[in-house]
Amino acid sequence: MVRAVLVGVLAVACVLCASDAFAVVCWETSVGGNGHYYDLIVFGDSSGVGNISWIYARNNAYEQEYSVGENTYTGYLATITSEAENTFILSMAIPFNAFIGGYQLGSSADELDKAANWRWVTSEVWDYTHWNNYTGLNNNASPYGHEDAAEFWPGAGYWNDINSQYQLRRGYILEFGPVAAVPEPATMSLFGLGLFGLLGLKRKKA
Ligand SMILES: [Ca+2]
Ligand SMILES: [Ca+2]
Repeated sequence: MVRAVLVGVLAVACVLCASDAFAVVCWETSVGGNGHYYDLIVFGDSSGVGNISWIYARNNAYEQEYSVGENTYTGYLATITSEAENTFILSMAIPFNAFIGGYQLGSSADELDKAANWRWVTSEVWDYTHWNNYTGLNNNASPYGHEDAAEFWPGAGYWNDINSQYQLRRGYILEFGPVAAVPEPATMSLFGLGLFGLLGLKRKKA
């Protein structure tokens, strides 16, 4: 991968004021990476003003595009599917806890089972995890209700589960790569209704 040919421009199309102080970085295949591109998108300031929710971050990521040569990639919340990828993202030296693309699908009963039904926004296999406690599980402990989304903690590269609907974090880690970034159905009740409506519409047309 020749970095000199990168002419990508991050298209930040959003209502809030995201800043893009971080440069897009490539996890080069020459060092064992996947060739994907990563960035940090920042909305909130250091006092938390302007913070966003995981759901907002997920939707905002899908609005991002990055062009390299003749390829244009659609963004998605970063999916961390190996220890090597986790280590690479840790090397980005992200300065705050930032959303990533893991979320918990299912009923509240499932969400009470802390380890159950986690997914990546890209539908990549949920296999590798790096939760923050030594039992290997997330803790689902929040004053905001169930913790049904994932964030990355930069200190040691651990993950934490966090509520998806409140504006709790300054920004998110964005990934671009040749992975189909398709919003999953029925992820959270808030969006499940709209999606079921869409499915109904499709059925009528067929
Ligand atoms: Ca990934
Ligand atoms: Ca937690």
